[in-house]
Amino acid sequence: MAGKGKVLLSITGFNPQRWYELLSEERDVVLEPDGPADPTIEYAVVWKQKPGLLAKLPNLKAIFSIGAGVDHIFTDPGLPEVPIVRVVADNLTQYMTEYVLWRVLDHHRQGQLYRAQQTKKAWHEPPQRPAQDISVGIMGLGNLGRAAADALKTVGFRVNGWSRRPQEVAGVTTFNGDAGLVPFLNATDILVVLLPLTEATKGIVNYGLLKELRRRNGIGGAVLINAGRGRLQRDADILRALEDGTLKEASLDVFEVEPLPKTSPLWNHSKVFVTPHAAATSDPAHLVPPMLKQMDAFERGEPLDNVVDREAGY
Ligand code: NDP
Ligand code: OXD
Repeated sequence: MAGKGKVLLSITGFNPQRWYELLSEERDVVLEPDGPADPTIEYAVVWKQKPGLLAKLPNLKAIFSIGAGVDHIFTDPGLPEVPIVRVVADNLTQYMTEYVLWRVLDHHRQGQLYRAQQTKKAWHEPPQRPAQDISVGIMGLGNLGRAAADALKTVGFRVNGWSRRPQEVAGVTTFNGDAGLVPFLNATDILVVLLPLTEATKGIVNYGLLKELRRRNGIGGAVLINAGRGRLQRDADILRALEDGTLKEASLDVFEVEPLPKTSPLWNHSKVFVTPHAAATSDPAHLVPPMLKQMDAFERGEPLDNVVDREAGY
């Protein structure tokens, strides 16, 4: 470990043990020191680090998020001006693609209806429509959005995508920016949200936006799937949209407050499918080796990959 920068591991909300063990195979690792500044720490590997903790490290060279999203890092008011690296990994992308396919197919094939019928032992076959009749719109055409789009196209869905800047994705009708948002929504039956949480995207999934979705498809209404971040959406607006038919159903993996409070009406809503921010888990066995490789490369003078654009916030 001689000559290799020390790593601080600061993880809130789940067990850091496996991350600690794997990082320790190649580097000295400390868990959240609460003492004075430690000049030997050069890297921080974090999920919702304690505010102010990183500001105390005089020789910090880079911050590694253990997730694809970095909004949890930016909540720290004393964030040092060092590069922030986020996760881009096949394993995480695969999990998210599976989640999106699972939820889109379940809504498309009327899973909610069949589950309700089964509880009543009802034998009834509703009309069917092929995937080609349905447009899935993906908000966020980044690493995760593009992979999900590819998988959905393979099944036969028509796919639209919305991003901040113009993007070209084969077989996907793309829209971008404020001007592209309403046309994108007007052409979308099932909305999949895979955006990062930034100043520009906070609260974007609100009642007004849901109203713009298309509602003339074979599945009998518009559907929302959010696996981006909870604070992109307004939980109350989703409930309102479900009550008045603006939305037919929703699959929500993320919520304004997590864990979702036991008192939330979303838990028991017959039209809502809830998962506990589990769409794509960060598996240390897959994510630590590339992190360690990046640290080694950085120490050889090579640039870091997947560095966050601080101005854009993702
Ligand atoms: P990327 O940074 O690769 O892609 C982000 C996409 O969002 C880009 O297409 C970007 O546009 C677009 N975008 C950002 N801001 C705006 C805006 N203001 N208006 C329109 N489009 C915008 O991110 P990933 O695909 O890797 O991840 C997306 C998010 O998924 C993460 O930030 C995280 O919040 C969430 N996530 C959730 C998980 C879960 O388990 N629920 C697991 C992993 C990630 P452009 O192409 O122009 O840059
Ligand atoms: C992530 C997440 O950002 O798991 O990777 O939410």
